[in-house]
Amino acid sequence: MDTSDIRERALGAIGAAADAAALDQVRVEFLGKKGELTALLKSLGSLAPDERPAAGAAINATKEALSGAIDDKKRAIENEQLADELSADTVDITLPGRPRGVGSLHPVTQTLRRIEEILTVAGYEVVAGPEIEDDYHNFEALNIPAHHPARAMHDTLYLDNGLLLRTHTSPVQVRTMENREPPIRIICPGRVYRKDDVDATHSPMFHQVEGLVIDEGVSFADLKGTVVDFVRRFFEKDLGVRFRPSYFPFTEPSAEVDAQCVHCSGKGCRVCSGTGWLEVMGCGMVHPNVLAMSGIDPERYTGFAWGFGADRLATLYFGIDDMRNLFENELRFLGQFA
Ligand code: 2NL
Repeated sequence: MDTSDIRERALGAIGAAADAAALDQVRVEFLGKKGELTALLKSLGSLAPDERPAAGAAINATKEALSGAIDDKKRAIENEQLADELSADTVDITLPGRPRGVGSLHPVTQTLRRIEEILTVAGYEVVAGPEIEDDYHNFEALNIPAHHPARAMHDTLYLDNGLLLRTHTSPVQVRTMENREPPIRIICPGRVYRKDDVDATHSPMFHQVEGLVIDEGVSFADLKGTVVDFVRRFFEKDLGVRFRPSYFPFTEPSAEVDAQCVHCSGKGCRVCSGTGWLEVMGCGMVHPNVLAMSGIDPERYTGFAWGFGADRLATLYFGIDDMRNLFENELRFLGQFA
């Protein structure tokens, strides 16, 4: 019996099998129950008894050889598949990475921190208070009675329960005067709210910083020195500063403070509308009525106070021409001030 023909064809088919399924097909064809080699084994009985052992041995040797070849081929196919998968999943570690933004402080936050740094070094303490206030602390205690025309200056946002969103941080200072004895040297930074329409210089929410100093013998000269020193430190320039008489119900006398334009140093430009000056804050000597209402003796103590918009100072410092840029949270804009 000649098994060499079967062996040749089977080895050829095993070599040609491209994948596991094709290989299994070949195995069934030759070694399966109805396979060629199995059929040959079954036909052994038709041989003469003395030929059977040699023929049986030849068939079994072929079977062994083909099984071995199939196992080898199976491993080869698996290895090839693994190699394909590995090369498909390869990460090119020489490619540059994708950069991640690290984020930065908002320009108003940076400005508030600089303001607090300058003034705490000068001896002020930072005090915070509620954004929802009552009429007394936002208006009455500041010498602004009901129907006083100054209430029209503050377009107030009222809540249903009769409370309101503070229109300035002055109520924080009122509460401090109520609860402490002079000397008082505080700054009150925080959000304030007004029923304003949004434009390049207005926002219904903005950040105010107010300062208050109360002690024996405090004068307008102390106020002037404090304000001039602050303006120059804040703008990091030796700018001229001037005081114009003004009016606030809570201070007497009152003044508006102008600084020479940070942009043109006083020559006149687009930022200062050609005047060379920028309005930076309001201030004055605390009205005796305001001291008395909060339990401080105006015969013994005097004080000064000032207030400004931190957002406005931020726009001037950074050269931002439209305050809306500060509140729209466009990261490509804000990232310029990292
Ligand atoms: C402005 C002007 C100012 C004050 C705020 C104040 C507070 C107390 C008593 C007296 Cl408790 N005065 N604050 C004084 C003068 C001006 O702010 O233009 N702010 C944006």
